[in-house]
Amino acid sequence: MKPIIAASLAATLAMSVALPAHAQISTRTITVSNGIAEEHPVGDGVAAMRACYDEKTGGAWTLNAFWSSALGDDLQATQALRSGTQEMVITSSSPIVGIIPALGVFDLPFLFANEAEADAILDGEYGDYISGMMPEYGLINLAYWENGFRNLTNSLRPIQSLEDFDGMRVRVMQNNIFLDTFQTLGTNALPMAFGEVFSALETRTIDAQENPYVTIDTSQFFEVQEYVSATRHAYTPFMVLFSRALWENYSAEEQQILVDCAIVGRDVQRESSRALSEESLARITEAGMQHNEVPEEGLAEIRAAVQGVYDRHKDTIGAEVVDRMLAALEELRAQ
Ligand code: KDG
Repeated sequence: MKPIIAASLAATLAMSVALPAHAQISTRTITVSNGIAEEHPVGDGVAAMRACYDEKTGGAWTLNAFWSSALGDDLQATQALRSGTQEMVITSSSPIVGIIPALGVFDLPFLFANEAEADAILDGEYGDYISGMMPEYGLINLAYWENGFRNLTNSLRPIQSLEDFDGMRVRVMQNNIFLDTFQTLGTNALPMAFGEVFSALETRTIDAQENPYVTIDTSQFFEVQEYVSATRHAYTPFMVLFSRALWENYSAEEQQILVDCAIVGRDVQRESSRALSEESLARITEAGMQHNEVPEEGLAEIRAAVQGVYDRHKDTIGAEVVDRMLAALEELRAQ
């Protein structure tokens, strides 16, 4: 089933290249939602995607963006795409693993070593392999953007070693792999939608959360957290998902514009995310957060502690999905 869908998607896109100039571009209004504030680098990506639409459709398309979970959290927005009531969502892969178990591969702890590896995997054959699964869930993945490497913030103590996690009430995304990872580290892990995190930290319902520096900054977590430790324990991609039901009402040329402009947005968003990361770290420390690198010995202990998460979730994610990821990383690292 999957190869046929992937092939039909590829054929559709290929056809668009050959279409005559008079191919159909209709007047359209596209709604896109995200869980973070517009000040996050995702805002730069959306602005670039909007400018790309203007250029390629001569202003026939309007892109309306909704921020900070205004149209519901990632899971709710993704379900709206599947039911054909919303065009687009930019969501982390993690909160929708309950719908698409294979996406759990990206939540395996310490999977990617750096952004270059993440880009090579996501924009290469492996990323296409995962995107090829989306149509069967009623979704089209237009591109992978960057949420980024995740670091732990908390109100109790710096994380220097495994024992520093003990008993900490850590919010995690609604995802069994993150839940297992942080339970294995000795925390009291609490799954929670992103939109609820700030108030839970503010009321001390939870002690900690984990996100990239740009999210800690643009979501003002520095106002309610004291410590930020550079754990880099996972790299989360964003997926620019489109409703398959609505996609099928677009001409092949319009579908190509959606893909091309999502890629234009991707390059701008990633560049902005990486440029802002150091600025965000400076801003959150200036705001009073204490930042620490995790000592090598402590990090080695933490990585060893969570290695078992891979085997425990391999069947749920899909053995082929995990094996192909590890093979792709091995090949990349051998280059
Ligand atoms: O829509 C944005 C969310 O997908 C993103 O912020 C998820 O990193 C995330 C979190 O911690 O929930």
